[in-house]
Amino acid sequence: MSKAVKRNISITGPQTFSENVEIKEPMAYAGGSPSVQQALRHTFKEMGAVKGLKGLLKMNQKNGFDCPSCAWPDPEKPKPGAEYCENGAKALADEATTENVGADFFKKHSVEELSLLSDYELNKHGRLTEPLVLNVESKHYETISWDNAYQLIASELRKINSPDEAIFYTSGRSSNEAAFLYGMFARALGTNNMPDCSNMCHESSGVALSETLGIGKGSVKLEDFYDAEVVIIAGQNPGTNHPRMLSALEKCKKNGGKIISINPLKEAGLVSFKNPQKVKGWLGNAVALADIHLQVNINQDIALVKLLLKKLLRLDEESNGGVFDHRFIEQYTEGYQKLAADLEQYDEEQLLEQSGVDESLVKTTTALLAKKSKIIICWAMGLTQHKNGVENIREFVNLLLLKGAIGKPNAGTCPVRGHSNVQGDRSVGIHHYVNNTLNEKIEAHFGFKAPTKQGYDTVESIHAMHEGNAKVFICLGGNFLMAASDTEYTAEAIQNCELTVQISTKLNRSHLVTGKTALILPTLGRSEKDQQNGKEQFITTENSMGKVRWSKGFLKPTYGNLKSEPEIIAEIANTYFNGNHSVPWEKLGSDYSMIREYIDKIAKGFDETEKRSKGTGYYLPNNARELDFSNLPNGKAQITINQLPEHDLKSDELMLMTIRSHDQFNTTIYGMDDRYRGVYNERRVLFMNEMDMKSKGLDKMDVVHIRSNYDNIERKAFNFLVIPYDIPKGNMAAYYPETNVLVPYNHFADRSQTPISKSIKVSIEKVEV
Ligand SMILES: Nc1nc2c(c(=O)[nH]1)N[C@H]1C(S)=C(S)[C@@H](COP(=O)(O)OP(=O)(O)OC[C@H]3O[C@@H](n4cnc5c(=O)[nH]c(N)nc54)[C@H](O)[C@@H]3O)O[C@H]1N2
Ligand SMILES: Nc1nc2c(c(=O)[nH]1)N[C@H]1C(S)=C(S)[C@@H](COP(=O)(O)OP(=O)(O)OC[C@H]3O[C@@H](n4cnc5c(=O)[nH]c(N)nc54)[C@H](O)[C@@H]3O)O[C@H]1N2
Ligand SMILES: [Mo]
Repeated sequence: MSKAVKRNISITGPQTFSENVEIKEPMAYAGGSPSVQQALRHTFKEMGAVKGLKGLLKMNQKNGFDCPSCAWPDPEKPKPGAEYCENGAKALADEATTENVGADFFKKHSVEELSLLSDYELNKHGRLTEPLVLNVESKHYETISWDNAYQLIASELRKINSPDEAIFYTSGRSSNEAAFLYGMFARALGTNNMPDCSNMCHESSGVALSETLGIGKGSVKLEDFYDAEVVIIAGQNPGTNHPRMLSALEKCKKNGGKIISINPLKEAGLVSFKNPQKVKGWLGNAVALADIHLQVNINQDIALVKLLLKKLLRLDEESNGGVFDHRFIEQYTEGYQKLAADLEQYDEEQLLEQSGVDESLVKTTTALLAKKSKIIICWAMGLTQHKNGVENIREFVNLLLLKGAIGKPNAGTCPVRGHSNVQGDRSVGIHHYVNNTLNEKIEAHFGFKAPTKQGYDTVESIHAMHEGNAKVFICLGGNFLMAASDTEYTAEAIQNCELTVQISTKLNRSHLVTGKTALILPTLGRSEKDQQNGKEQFITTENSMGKVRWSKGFLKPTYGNLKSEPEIIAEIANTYFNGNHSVPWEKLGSDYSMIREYIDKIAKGFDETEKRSKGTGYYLPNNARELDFSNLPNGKAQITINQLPEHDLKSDELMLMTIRSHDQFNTTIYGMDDRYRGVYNERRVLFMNEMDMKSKGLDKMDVVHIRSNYDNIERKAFNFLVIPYDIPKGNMAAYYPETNVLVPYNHFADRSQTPISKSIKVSIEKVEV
């Protein structure tokens, strides 16, 4: 037996700031010519001008590829050559960079040495180019052949005592085809241990929407935005994270719609917009977006919505039912009387104070909502990542149901998804819970019995690995270590595994903090051509509004020895089963149309005799859109009672939300600036209210450590520069993933188990420098 080496790995990388930090005024608009400049700068620098331009012209076009950044949908008629945004361009540049790392690089640099680099520096090293192994007795990755890599995985999977000692994580960039094969392999092995990034993301939305409307997805289509009367945007920063959404909002405004933003921050993209897709947008004035900005306290959205509901209820009574849609309530919902009775116990003054919102703005909002019924509510992580994340969303759904704003044009729910195919992955079977219908179809079409025991989600996976109950951890994309909460605890968990496998495009910290043995399997990105058996393949993705499209790469993969995700997964499965299994793994890995046929039959439930999906360009069924609530109690949409959040802050504690800068995609750091918030060359910054700074004796640019204490365990994040910012008193913001060391892994949303990344109770400690 070879001897395991003790590797001295830095879990977080450097926790220091640079000397070059520059703080300017936050911007008052998003987009405009700086966006165009940045888009071109990133693509040209990473890819070269010719390839870069070619890529941007193909992005989100009908015959092109789906942008690998966010999940915002494409219009029915994409603007020729201009259906991309600044951050889509950055995502393309990041994937298609000409920088790359191979075996020589890893021979020169040990994992210990690399772990001292920042996440930004690691990513900058470029694309992974060949399969690599970190042997148990080594501190350096070395080349391994694809076949030997598959054999290594198969042999470790054969050693485990039960299939439940294996865990299969999925990040949301994978195609439907890859995700489907991956989920089927986990089940064929015998486990439902399929944590995925949605556990940390929109799981609360899925749970809340399933409970209230009978479907875990949103109900609107892109076109619904254009003639909506009111669009509410709560806990979402579209200017940075879903920039193409601003074009839809611009259209809505032009048609007379009103926009209400609910956010502790006045994000530039919610204030106003210069459409970078139009020449007018480069040169002219910005279009104002939010008509009303409700600057709510962190995690006090329930207090705010309750206040609005209470005021609307009173207006409704005074006007003999002129505010709520009573016909709709009667026909399609249950729980109205209970809600009305429950609202009585709340005191308006108290709700107002708790929400932190200006009273006159609450009045304006109430007056607006009273008159309108074509209402869309959009949200993202600002609502989902709290202990009461599920309740937050249910409370907003109450508002829509009372206004009859579901299942009709220009109205409904819009959870704005994160990763470009996170919703598709779920639709094709990436979930840790058991779906009996799916299992029956697997047996009918694939000829094996899928496991019937619920698997681990993200939180449970971390715990299982930490306790030594899981031995093999396979990741289809993502950067689990940095994405998950409680970085140090999660690192210990991962390091307990016998084997960790990363199927990835770019170098990240999850390649350095590993199991005893580790594999890197480099894969094609979405922008690259995928040939199997001499035939060009395409893949499919599902956007945030439930529409499936196809995506075909255009770049010739220039780096070493890459394989496609479906091929890699099929080969792992085929090797594990020794080519002897009821599923034709090998054939599936080289013919994606065959995978799509099985997706239709098994995951989508399209019958043999029914019209087939043809794999692309169609909407999936959506019962909320059709006002069919037959899968809910008494066949009705559920109006729910939700409690106010209790924070119990100690006297020295403040509430911290962990958010994204403009120059990152989740754990991938594209650059060190956050242009819209006026921060340059630094990420270790803490946005604070000036009164809080004063009461803590802090000046601008003072250095602090941030501390959290849950269950008497102290967690610490070091060296942040304090920046005065327009944020309500008692609230603070800092960037993720640097602050994940503060989030206790065992504190999460009730029922969805989404970590509390947006409401962490912390104290700060001034550092004398
Ligand atoms: N360029 C880029 N695009 C991305 C991503 C990226 O990292 N970069 N990530 C993708 C992914 S996976 C996701 S999930 C989405 C994330 O998209 P967002 O959810 O927009 O991302 P966050 O930066 O987490 O921003 C959360 C917003 O919620 C607000 N907020 C925080 N707490 C509260 C609260 O208690 N109440 C209210 N009302 N607001 C609150 C914050 O001020 C912030 O504006 O974006 C996707 N798109
Ligand atoms: N504190 C805090 N924590 C959070 C959040 C927060 O707001 N605050 N947000 C949470 C959310 S919403 C999410 S979605 C998660 C994100 O969690 P993940 O999805 O796990 O993380 P990413 O940073 O998106 O993963 C980036 C890596 O994916 C790989 N990759 C990129 N493209 C491809 C591809 O096409 N194929 C393959 N195989 N690999 C690819 C690259 O190697 C890259 O380094 O983080 C969560 N964590
Ligand atoms: Mo996400």
